[in-house]
Amino acid sequence: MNTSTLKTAVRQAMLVLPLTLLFTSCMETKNQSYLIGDNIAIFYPEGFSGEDHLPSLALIDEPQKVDQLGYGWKLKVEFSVLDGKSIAHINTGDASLYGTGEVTGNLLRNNTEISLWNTDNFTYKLDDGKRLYQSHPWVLGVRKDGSAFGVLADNTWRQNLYLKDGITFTADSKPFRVIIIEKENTTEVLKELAQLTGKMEMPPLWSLGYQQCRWSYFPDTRVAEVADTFRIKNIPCDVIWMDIHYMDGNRVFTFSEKDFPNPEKTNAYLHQKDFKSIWMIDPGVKKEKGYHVYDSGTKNKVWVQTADDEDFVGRVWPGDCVFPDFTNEEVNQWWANLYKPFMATGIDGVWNDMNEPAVFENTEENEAVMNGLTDMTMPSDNKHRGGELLPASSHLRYHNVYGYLMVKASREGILKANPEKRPFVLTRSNYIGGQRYAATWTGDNASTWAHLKMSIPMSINLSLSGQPFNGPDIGGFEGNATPNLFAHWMAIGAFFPFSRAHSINGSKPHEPWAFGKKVEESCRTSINRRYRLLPYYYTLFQEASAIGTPVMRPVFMADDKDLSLRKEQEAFMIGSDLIIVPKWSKNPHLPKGDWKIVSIDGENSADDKYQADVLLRPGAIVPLCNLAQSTVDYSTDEITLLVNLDESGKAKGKLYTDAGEGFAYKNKEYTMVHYKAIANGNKVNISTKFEGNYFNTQSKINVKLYYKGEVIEATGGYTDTITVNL
Ligand code: MIG
Repeated sequence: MNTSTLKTAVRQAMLVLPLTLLFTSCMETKNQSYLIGDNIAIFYPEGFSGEDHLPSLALIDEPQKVDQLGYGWKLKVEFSVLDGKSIAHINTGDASLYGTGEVTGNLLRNNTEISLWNTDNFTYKLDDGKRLYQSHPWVLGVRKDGSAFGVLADNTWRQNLYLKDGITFTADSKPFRVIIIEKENTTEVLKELAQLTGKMEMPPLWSLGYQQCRWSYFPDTRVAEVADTFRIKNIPCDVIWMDIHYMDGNRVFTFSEKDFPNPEKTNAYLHQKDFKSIWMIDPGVKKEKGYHVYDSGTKNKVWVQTADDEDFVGRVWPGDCVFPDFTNEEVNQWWANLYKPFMATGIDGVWNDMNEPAVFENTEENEAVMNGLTDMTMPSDNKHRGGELLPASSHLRYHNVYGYLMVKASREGILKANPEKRPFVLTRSNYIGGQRYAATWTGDNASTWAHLKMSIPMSINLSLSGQPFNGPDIGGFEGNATPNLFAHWMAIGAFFPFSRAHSINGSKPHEPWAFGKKVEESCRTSINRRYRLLPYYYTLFQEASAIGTPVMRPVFMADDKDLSLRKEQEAFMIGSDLIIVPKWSKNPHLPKGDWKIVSIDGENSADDKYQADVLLRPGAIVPLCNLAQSTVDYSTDEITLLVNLDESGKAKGKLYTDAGEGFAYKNKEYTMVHYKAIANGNKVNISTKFEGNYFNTQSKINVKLYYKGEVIEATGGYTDTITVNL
């Protein structure tokens, strides 16, 4: 250590002193473990120090000891230190392992290895796709008997996650603590994960609609043209996205004079046509005197520092850039305030990209770079100043949460700008717990069959890692989708929680109508299905935001004990009531029982080249609304119930409604409708029960009962008990 780094270290130590004192109560010297909740245990290694890891960014509250670990506790953590790395190992026997966040490869994670180091990984090629844009040091395990557990390493530092012979976290950090959840099934583990790490806030209804993106739609007249075409062609759509070309020379919080001279007008036009608009904001701020964001940021000393205490400069889209240090509250306030005039142009949502953070060149000679791989981010010895909440520390510690902290600040800014509205932020980079602040997409995939297929296990594993609101670029980002691939992708992409088509700069047009009449027709059907299912989706999103259950699920969740389902990664579930079987899936493993193939919008998937089969669970009632071209016209006035009775002749379902926007729902301004079907002799009675204060009419209910190869229909008023004659 030379004098200058020594000085820095001393200064850093002085900075964190108050925090150290604050955390001495959490400091441990030897291994310790105890219960922090109902079947939730925490394990502290010898040498654990709060200074290196606290406060936790994964957990919403600092865990409190409630009891000793009982003798029967199954999973233990073995801690060790080797070659300066801290290791935590858990022997998980022959359990099936899932989760681990955003990952390539198979759904089942056994025998895989990933690196948790957020990376701008174009088409997932770098490092064989073993590190992507996000970090979730989390594993979900399911035993043969269906009982389940979750393992969370409460550690933001760079680490490796190896799932062979159990679970091994190997971190470039001081010893870190591990939390283990033990429950009777997968759902209970995921609910507990959400309890610990937080839930997605209720998103605006419009963000559940289909969305159209491209790098980039420009100028503004092209944006209007794309929007118009959706309406002319009667293809439902809720959002048009503005990628970086809208900016003035890629400077964030500016608009190109030439291409977007009047963003208010562009947004007003979109609104008038019932669209919302989402605009991109990157973290890199052009280093240029006279540019207001750079000037005010410099004045407020907001930039991440190098080891030598200079503003770190890295090249991104605008050229040389500096980067806000989101570990500091004042920086976050400064950042949040930038959104006020920006949102005032009528912007509805924000897209935070490049926040790994990505830089266009390697900035240090680390292990990855020496092995011929790239590591295009800031140097790991860059300095973050911290503040009242977080201690000052290196980029090595804060790299994986850079995106997380950025979207937290973005969300705050958007909420401050529009306090009556539910913020919508999409992020590329994130960390476990970041579902509290932003939805996500899976970055730069490719227009290939392999990536279409991989998008399913990827989105499922993200969903099993606490992030319910996610999806891939439909059609694939890199390259040109063939008409066939695009139609197949839309046929399943329309069912993902986040449903947006996107394509790279310079690719051929990738709108649903750009691939000829047949594909256009098929995409319309796919998207229509999404829109008719919105009551079901909205209800699932409400459940996700209330209790943390995922929207998209693996098929094995239909029957945790059926081992034949554990690897199924072509078919997937939406909620607990629907299974989507892609057209190209030949022999999917499906749960036992009389699941029925249903028609959502009059289509017959058996006669269709692209449409997935949609299977309805025995015992389920799924509500559909009438078709609308956007959620502006969303109405639950007339509801169609798809009903499939179970073996005992019963079925139930529910429908959540609220204003679709705003926060009145938090003051009970919502309605939950419960539907119940009971067979009695050769009649089936369907009754409705309302709960909540949000007044919304349901003047008509249509019942479609799938029964012995037939669809039996009946109608009634919304308070009637409707009788179907078998
Ligand atoms: O270096 O803004 O993943 O969705 O279109 C590329 C341009 C930067 C990467 C994102 C992609 C977006 C693109 N961005």
